[in-house]
Amino acid sequence: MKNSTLTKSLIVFLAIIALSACTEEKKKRIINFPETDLATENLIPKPMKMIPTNGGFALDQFTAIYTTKNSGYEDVGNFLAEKIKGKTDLDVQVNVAEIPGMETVIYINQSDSLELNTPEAYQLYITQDSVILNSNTAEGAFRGIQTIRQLIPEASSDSLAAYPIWTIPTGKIIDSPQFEYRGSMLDVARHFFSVEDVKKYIDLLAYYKYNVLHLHLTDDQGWRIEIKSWPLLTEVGGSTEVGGEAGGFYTQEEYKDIVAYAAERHVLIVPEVDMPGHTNAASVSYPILNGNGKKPELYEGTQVGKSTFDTRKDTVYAFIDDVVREISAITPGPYFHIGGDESHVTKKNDYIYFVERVEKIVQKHGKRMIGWDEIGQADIDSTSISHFWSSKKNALNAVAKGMKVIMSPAKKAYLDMEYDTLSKHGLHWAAYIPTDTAYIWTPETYEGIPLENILGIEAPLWSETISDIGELEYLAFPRAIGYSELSWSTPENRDWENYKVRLANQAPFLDRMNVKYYPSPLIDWKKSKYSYKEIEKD
Ligand code: TNX
Repeated sequence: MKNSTLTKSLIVFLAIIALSACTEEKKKRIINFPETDLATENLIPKPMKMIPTNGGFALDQFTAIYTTKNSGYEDVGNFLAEKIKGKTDLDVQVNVAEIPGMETVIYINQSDSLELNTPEAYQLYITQDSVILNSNTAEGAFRGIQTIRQLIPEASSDSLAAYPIWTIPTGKIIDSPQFEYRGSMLDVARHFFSVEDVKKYIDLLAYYKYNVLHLHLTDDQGWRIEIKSWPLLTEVGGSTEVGGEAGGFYTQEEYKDIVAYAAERHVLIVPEVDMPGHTNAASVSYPILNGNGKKPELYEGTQVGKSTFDTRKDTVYAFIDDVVREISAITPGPYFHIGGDESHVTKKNDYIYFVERVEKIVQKHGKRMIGWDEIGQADIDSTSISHFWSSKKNALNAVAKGMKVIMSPAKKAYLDMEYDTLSKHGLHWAAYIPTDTAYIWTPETYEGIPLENILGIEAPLWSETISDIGELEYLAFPRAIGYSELSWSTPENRDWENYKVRLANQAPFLDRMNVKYYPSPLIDWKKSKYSYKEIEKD
């Protein structure tokens, strides 16, 4: 008995000696690190305030994460540990009992006393021994850990050492977003994208602190969400896509899976059912809905403005009630997008009558209506939201009603616009949008929409010209990275020359994530495996 107790004590003693030797060794290496500068790190979006202290925090196998003990914060801690593992292969423990020698700690704390009282605000205090992340909410903590992820270098400081260290620069970051709505839209109707593709897009958006993914679920070419009370929508309307391929749709279980995956990343899903135009797929499935006087047939082309619901038929509203009810029941977010764009074959009076009636249905199911800017012509509530894409007049009409506006001007924010005449994918009816044009504009003052009415910014990705994840990535990246900064940071904090360098340094992350971004020649990409010259050679 005695002997075994003695042996145990000896083992513990030796372990402590060994660990403290490691930490001594580590301290020596930290002291030898070159000076760091938090202010020149390649963070996107750029934080509001950074105060560098020019030291180094050592992330290594002796680092642990401790969080406030509630499930939201613990989830954030586990998410960070998983991402650290992916980048460095370190196994960082979360909320374990203290172990001697484990002396660098990342604390993720719920705190009510932040200088900034917005739900997504966070503060980071990084010293040699600890990283302290404070936020009011788990959502704020989640935004904060994206900053930590971006601060971890791609390679360890000393790859030859027995205990490699990833040095994080010390200092203080005070951060909070300018806009509460920072989104992208994915058109899964013109071409269908799998659950897996959507999840990858969500992962990339979350890394850049986006908080909304708007899914354009229905259009002339396809209906992509199961509606149990109207099963032909997906059976017939989901059966094709642009170009005549097989199409597809999400079952309600799959949609819930996307919603849950997004929620784990504090990203909200905004579902869109586009109507009364863009409804050919619905009308082919149930011709009773159709209002354009023609026999509907499956459509695989890319023209717009030919379809409409019959806005004067009660069955149409009974149908919409079912659709909004079923989708709202599996959408925890507050918004329901009714489309409402380009209803060129709906008479103006009918259009207005339709939007006003559908607004009531959306509200009945507990959601706030969003619609493309044309809805500003109708007499709708100040709680509804105008999605500005084309008409300044319509957007200002909405502002006059006290409505909020989401900024997606096609000339500046459309991810499906070609970069230039050499673009492999995309359209150019609104503009060519090279990487600098996408970044150098001021949503805060664009077209005279008052700043206090702007809910946020969204970058829509229409999919007429793209049919797989690689093509999606080509149009979305790098421009979507710029829109994250436009929606998070204030104008004083944005500068193309400075941004361009930070963007160049996203290449290792994008490559590691296997993102086939467009290697814009305007950017001096860091060690990018898709260099522009190589692409030109193909
Ligand atoms: C206009 S933007 C549309 C979409 C197209 C897009 C292509 C909007 C509200 N309607 O139906 O896909 O242009 O860029």
